[in-house]
Amino acid sequence: MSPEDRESLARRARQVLERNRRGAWTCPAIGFYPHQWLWDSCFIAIGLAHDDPGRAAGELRALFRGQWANGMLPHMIFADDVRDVGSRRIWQSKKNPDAPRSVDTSCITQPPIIAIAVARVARALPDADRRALLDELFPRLVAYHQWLYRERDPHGRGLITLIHPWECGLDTTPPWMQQLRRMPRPWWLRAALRLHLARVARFFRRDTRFAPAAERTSDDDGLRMLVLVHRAGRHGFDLSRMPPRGSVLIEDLAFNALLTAANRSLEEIARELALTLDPALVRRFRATETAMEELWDERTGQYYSRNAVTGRLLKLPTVATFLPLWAAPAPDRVTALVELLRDDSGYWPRYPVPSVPTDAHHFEVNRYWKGPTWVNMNWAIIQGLRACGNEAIAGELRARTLGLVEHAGFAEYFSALTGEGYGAPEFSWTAALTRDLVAEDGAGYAS
Ligand code: 2M8
Repeated sequence: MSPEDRESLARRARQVLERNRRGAWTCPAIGFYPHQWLWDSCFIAIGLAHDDPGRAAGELRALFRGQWANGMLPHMIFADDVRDVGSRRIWQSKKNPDAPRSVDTSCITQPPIIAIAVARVARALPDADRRALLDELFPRLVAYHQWLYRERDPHGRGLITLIHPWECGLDTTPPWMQQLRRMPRPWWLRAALRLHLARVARFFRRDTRFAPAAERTSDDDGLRMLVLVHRAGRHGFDLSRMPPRGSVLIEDLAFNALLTAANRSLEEIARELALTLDPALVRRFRATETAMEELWDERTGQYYSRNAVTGRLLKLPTVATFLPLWAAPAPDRVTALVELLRDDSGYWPRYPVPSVPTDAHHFEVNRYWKGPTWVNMNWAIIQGLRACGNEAIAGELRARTLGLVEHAGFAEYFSALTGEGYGAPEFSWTAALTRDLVAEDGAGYAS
């Protein structure tokens, strides 16, 4: 790609982020996603850091408006001025005494990459602003990581348990949907599914007003996810109160792999501030790194999520298998993953890396998280490849990803076979991470 092409891509990415701006924070996409989402804003801040580090810092500060008194960072903070029937009412966050009073939030979290974003944004700020940001956010980040370990790994096994697929960010990813299909269902849900009444749920959804239903979460999956919110709500969204039967509890691969990278960023921030992290917390960080290996399956040569109740690996291959590259696994694992990425496994079609390998029976070319390529996944794999010293393949995936966006624009996700864009046409994390990838050295702040 020529320097002019790169500059044009960066300029267009900035325009998308400007259009999606909502004051101090940025929504993922106008219409489709009008609220603030946790990991979206982290990706957005990483991109904004190149051109406007002050705005990037504001984006991250805005996420802490939603922090609960127990340390939890919610996956959504609802915009005051947006009326929508379906979403904020299902959470009713203010019924929980730990939830903030000034904003409505969801009651679950999302991939915990915020320490990574804070460390990167801080690097782009002038000294005094960097220090101010880190001083302000460090204790709040520690509170979040403590919440994760205290509430979601109560037995100290090393892996965080998720209580809803929305927490993993890859919402309808096949292993989660398979487990949702197996959960005991109330009679009315059985009847609704049998009579194909789930379509009624579409009335409460925003997304199918803007994009063809075939590209979005299916009605049945959508209804099961709503049932799960309702059930978790009956137990205060508190893992310790949730009965194993009737819940779907998963040690999610993507979430835990990203957490290992975020833990390291938090340690880096502590060093920069010359502060000591609680040694008990640091031991939990190391335990997560070790426990990642329990998610490896030798026979198929891939990582998987695990059912937290039965201890069974959920052996449906997905893009998440590559995220442990960021957790710095042993060299033989790295070799196996790099081979898997580049051989004929279905993970390297014309527009890699698909959310589900193209040769899997559960691959769906245009369905949300069940096949298409997502820029945030590619970006995370590139970071992982770099962390393991695989610059050449990281560079190739970076070039392919930028080529895809040049070809189809800043879509939410893309066909891995044709490159066609799906979902929201001007999606913030596609723009922000494109901006990051365009930067000459990938991680540095060129401008
Ligand atoms: C999607 O998730 C939301 C629910 O959280 C939805 O389907 O409405 C996912 O792609 C998620 O990862 C993302 O953060 C969110 C907003 O972009 O949309």
